[in-house]
Amino acid sequence: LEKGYSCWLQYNKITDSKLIEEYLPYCLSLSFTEDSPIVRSAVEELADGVKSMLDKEPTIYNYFSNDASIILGTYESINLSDYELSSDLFEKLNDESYVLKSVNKEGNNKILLVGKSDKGILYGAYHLLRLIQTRKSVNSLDLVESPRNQIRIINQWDNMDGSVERGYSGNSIFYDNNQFTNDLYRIKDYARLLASVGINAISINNVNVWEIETNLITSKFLPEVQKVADIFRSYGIQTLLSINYASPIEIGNLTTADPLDEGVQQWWAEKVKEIYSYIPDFGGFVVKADSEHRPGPFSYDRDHAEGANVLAKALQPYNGIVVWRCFVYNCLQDWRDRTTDRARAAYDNFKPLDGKFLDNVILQVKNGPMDFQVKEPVSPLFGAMEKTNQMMEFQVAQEYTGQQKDLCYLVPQWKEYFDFDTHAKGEGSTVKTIVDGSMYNYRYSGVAAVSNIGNDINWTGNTLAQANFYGYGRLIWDPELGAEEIAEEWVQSTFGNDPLVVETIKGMLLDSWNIYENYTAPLGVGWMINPSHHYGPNVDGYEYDVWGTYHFSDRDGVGVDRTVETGTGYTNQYFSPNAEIYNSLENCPDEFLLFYHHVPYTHQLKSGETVIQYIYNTHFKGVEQVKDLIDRWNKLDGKIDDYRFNNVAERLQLQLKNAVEWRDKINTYYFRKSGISDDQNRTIY
Ligand code: GCW
Repeated sequence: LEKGYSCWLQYNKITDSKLIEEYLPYCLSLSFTEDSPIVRSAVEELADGVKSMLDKEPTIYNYFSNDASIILGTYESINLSDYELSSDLFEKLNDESYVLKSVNKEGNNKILLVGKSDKGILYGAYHLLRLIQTRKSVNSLDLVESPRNQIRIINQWDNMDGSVERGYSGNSIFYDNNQFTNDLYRIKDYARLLASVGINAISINNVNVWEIETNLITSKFLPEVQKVADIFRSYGIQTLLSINYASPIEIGNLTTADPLDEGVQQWWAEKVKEIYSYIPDFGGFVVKADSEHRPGPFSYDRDHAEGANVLAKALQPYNGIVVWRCFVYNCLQDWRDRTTDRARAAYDNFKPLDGKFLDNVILQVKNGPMDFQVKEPVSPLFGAMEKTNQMMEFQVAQEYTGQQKDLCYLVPQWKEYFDFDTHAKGEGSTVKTIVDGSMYNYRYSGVAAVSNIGNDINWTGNTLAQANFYGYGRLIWDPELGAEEIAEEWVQSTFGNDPLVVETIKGMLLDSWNIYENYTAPLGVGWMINPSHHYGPNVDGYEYDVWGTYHFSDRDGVGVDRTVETGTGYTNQYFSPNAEIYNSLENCPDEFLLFYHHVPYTHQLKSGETVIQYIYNTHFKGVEQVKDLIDRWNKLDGKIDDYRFNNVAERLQLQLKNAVEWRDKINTYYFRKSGISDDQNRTIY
């Protein structure tokens, strides 16, 4: 069971004597020149990792010792010139940066781990351990590392009753029965996992803030929040809370939550002061307002900027931030109303407010305009708000991508979003240069994601879903890393270095997104899932509902017309030439065809295939591909511990069942609608 629990921090014993010979001399002893809780975390992790991998407990000096084989400290606490390093280098680096350097002098092997601050030291420690776990040479290390994104946050959607909204891995590790859990060890292990991939902030409760959770910012729970924040702080992670916009009414006994009301402003200022008295480095608030029935400034005829700024002003003196979510749309739409388009909503709501937010507000925008579908275009808000801090939101939890039963490695998808060229400032205006803050010089910027962990022993339900958690952290630290590179690191650290194991699992991960797409909703149209729980096919499940998620299939064709001339005009929210490309039936990439256009079933894709035949082909293929995943996994029987082998094997069986259901429901539905048969006469019901 342990093995699932440790995720990629396995630190398995090295048995190859050649490797031991290389690594051991560097790991005999460790000296740290500066002390802090974060440095202690780094030292503890290094000592544990070394002991476990090399069977040798390193000697630890809590002072500078030139005899030590690992020397670790901040750049100010180490005599850099002794190691041919200059402090100029560090002046240019940010607080979370570090240098890893091997020094081989007079037969003496050493590794120098120098952080700009103690956070850099911690990240460097995990880097060094990763190098050993993935069997990289440490003989000539000369690395300078800095995270590319400033805020690297994970959002828990945990409720205090212990449930997790869209959680597929058991219950919350934070709460149970409307209390905090006492398992601080598990929270510490979560902090280790997060820090090991560079996550530096966490919001610990669901963005839907219900009655009990509204009290998290009161003296009833703040002492508990403080305990959790203390743990995260020693791993370089700042704690944030999601708040209820109606708090002044719910817990403050005021009659209004109007952001322009002086009493409300005063109330928030005092509330924030109280929070900081418990948690001096509190990160700030995450806010879902006027979204899916949550309260917000609209009730008082105020806009989102006015709504956010009252909180921002209260947080300003303490360097706290407001993370304001842009997931705002009409969730009570009449399906007959063809003028409203949910895809347009975020842009329509927020674009006019550019420049009106205080500079400690950051807008959190979902990667796509709808809601984490297997395939949807990038949100047109990226690039559109020059004067407003922005951060992208991913969903590591696989709400719409198989719910951690089906395998779906999402790093390739996230990379596509990062690499997308918005053309906001001409060619090369990629999303990653917007969210890292460099394009518009945002004061705050970064990436957020919905967590996929729970209290299942292996954290993520499906053990292979750990790869998404790992990959999220690694990719936002360095968006230039490849999806394959990340997958390989993860497999090696998690399952060891047997080439068959590494190649097999890596291949399965890399193929999985496309496989999932093959058997589910085609060509970017999305949804077609069972309402509410969102697993499994139900083509018309949302078609006549209020949520704005339609595919408009009829006897002639399928897809949503979002063009300027005959549709909703959504395509116009993009910069040129993307706007024209998406708007044109001819030039629109097939992968998004049905997102932008309503086409006849006989419409020809670029490959020459018709849409209807494409639907049949991909759905038959998807199921075969899942069978193939099962065969590939079975080859690893005996090479992986039983717990993890069986866990994945069971999930793959569930995936096969799901894929078959999708294939048959989609194919049958479209055969019945179109009356066009499969050109290979395969079974359609
Ligand atoms: O994806 C949808 C989910 C909701 C979620 C909402 C959001 C937290 O179905 O469960 O609520 O998005 O992002 O706010």
